[in-house]
Amino acid sequence: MILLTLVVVGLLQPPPASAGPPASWRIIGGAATTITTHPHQVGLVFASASSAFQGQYCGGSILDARHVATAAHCVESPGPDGLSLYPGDLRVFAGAAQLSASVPGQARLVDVTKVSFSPDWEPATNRNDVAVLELAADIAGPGADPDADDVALAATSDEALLTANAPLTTSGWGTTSTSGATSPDDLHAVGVKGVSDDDCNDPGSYDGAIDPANMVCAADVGKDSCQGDSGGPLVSGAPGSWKLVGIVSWGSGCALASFPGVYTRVTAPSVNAFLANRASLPNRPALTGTAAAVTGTARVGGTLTCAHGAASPAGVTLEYLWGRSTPDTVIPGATASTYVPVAADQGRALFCRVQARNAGGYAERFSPDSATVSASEAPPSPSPTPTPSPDPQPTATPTPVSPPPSQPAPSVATPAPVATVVVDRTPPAGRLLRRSCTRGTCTLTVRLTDAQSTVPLRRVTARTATKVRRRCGPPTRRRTCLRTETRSAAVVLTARDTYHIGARRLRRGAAYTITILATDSSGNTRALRYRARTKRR
Ligand code: 4AZ
Repeated sequence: MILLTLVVVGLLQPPPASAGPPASWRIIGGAATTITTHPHQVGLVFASASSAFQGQYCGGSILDARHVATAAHCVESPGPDGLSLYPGDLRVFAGAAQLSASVPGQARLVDVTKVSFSPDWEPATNRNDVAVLELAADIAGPGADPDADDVALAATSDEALLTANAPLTTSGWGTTSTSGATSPDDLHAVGVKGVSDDDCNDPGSYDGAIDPANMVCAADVGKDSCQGDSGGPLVSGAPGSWKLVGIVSWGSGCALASFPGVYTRVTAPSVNAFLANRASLPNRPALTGTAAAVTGTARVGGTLTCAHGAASPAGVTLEYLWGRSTPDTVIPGATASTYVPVAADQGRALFCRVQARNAGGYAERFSPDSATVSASEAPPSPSPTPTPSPDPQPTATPTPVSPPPSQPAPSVATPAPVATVVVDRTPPAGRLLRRSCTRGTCTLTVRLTDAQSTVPLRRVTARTATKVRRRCGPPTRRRTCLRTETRSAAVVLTARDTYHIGARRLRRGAAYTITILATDSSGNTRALRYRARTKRR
């Protein structure tokens, strides 16, 4: 429930993720299109879904036969229960505009062998919302020109394609209506226009939350990308010669007059380099096994260790942070795997965070709070000679993992930190207001609030899961297994703090778990789980 994000007190707060009343919601305002027109378009599908139509939740663009560009938020919303997708968790749908297409040799569902997202992805601000998927097989299918469907990656020198009013096209299988009721089977595309960074950062618009170093805005009246289009393409040019200039990333609502769609800026050097480097990106890090925990003696002068499970793949870097709980503040300079509490920690509980990082992303865990730090156990110093410590950073932790012999606490006072760094590790809270199901749909109304913040939530997504009986052995043996089928559900902000979650085309008389992921402006994600059962008849 604790997600990182360090907010230096007084920093500019990011703006609303979804605000204001819905205006015109129609890919909003677009039209159905063909895969020939947008051959680079793919859909990301939960591996556990029974079909592409059931499981599509994001878009993507084919960069080459083995690589797809998408958004980081399509594979990662950190947090203990957040969305963290690894290669086996998703598939790529390609080769058809109809998700329900199942013509052999045409539409394909391709396995993913690597998931990599920008190590600079910031869920709190949506900065660097870019990811790459490596595929298990050539996406165009056996026998086809493996690169027939590629979209050209715009170069950093292609900035001019994004100037104000420049014509652009975005596409996807995202919702076409405010209720989320229309999740189309057909690929949709819509023409939008470039919006200048200044206009997009206007106080009446995103008010400074657009970072032109990795984001770009595009809009037109009543036209926009929307939920489910995320990760998909923003292209410049014409069919046959498209250039990928953006990746669907975020926005306040969809097609709202003052809130353009926000795209990851493919022409930005950092984004461009990440995508260009796709063939050498490592798989995203994973932290597996035991949960993070503070172990050792919570006593001034004792040694605490930030214990955690194994990190993979080989070569990840481990980074640590220690904090004091309630109010949550970072302990300056405490960045080792161990920490020796100082006098200032007495009476406080401590926590740690471990991050495993590589060029393909990061994984992180927060520990729960430690026991309250007690006073030093050392007997009163027999001699007044303090341990001479030339160390200018008395809070710095020793590297050895073995606890030092019982030593008096470092006697030097903690230097006052230059700026107080607070950690918002409190995720939003949710309350279910209403739940109703028909035979094929369930609708939840929830109130989502964020105590530590006055700004709206950064992102809210929802998915459904149900157990389905599937054949699991070889076809000759009639063995069946229970498998979990995951799908995305529509989320619509209907009033301040109030969200409608709409899940459609559900199985009759089936038990569902509906998971709502609410991420606040500091990047803390709360997973709320509700049960619902569709009517039998
Ligand atoms: C989303 O939630 C989303 N209008 C995608 C695009 C936009 C807004 C939200 C842009 O996936």
